[in-house]
Amino acid sequence: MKPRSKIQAIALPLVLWCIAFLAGLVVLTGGVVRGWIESESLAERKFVARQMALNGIALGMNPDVEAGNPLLRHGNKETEGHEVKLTNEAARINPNFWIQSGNRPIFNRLFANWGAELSVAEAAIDGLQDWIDGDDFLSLKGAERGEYERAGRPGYPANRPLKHIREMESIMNLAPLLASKQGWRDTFTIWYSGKLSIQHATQPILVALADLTPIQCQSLIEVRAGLDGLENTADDEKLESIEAVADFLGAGGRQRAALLEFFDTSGDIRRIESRGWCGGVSHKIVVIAPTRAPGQIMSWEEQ
Ligand SMILES: [Ca+2]
Ligand SMILES: [Ca+2]
Repeated sequence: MKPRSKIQAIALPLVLWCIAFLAGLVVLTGGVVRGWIESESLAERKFVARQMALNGIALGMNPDVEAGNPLLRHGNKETEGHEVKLTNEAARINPNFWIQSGNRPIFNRLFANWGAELSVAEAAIDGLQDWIDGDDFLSLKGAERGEYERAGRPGYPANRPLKHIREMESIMNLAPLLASKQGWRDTFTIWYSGKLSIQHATQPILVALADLTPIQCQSLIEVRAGLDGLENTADDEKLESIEAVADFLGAGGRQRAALLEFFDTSGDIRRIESRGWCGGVSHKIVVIAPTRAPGQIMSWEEQ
């Protein structure tokens, strides 16, 4: 009888240990499986959010779909859907174009409007100039190879036109100024070369570059929008000349000169920003495409 009770004495803890081990295994397996399901579900939501954003891009690239079209907003952030913003790239400043045109005042006015001291603005423009021009001649407050090397950044500046607006964050003397201005990227483009379109220019740009008053900006934007009160729709009033715009606004002297220097009536490149959602996950696609050449794409970026 003694050996039997000894076996029983060993068997009970063994059984309990097995139960505990199996219970732990079930909990562990459950956690792993839940993780798999969640990651699968996240991947699926990301996929659907991108599909939603792609739907928005397809709509935005259709020249018959204009700003204000109800199709540009579909569904909601909590479940799934997309939202598309249509703006115009010709309303932005191309640093390559203006530096290569030898025009510093456009940057002076912009940076002054951002609140920069003249010396800070001059250094930023010199930095931009030296980054873009192909030579190694140092501008007064700029930075060429030697300055970047001393700063521990050999191989810079690029000595060529910007390939992406993000590059501006790498430019000595310009970078700190950009860091102080939230949303600075919305001011610039590399996809449209030329004077800014008066048809599409935004109020902050009109104020910064031509010193227009809020009332003048409002009058211009109302006229541009046409009867439906929406910009970038078929009934928009087509502005024929800068002189006519200046006359309409009663702009003389410095305002008129600035309008003529920085703006014209051409330029029309659609910027399509589409955000898709699915179950709390979002995906953004930005496409730049010529408005009058459907199907052509100049830039495609996903975030
Ligand atoms: Ca240079
Ligand atoms: Ca309109």
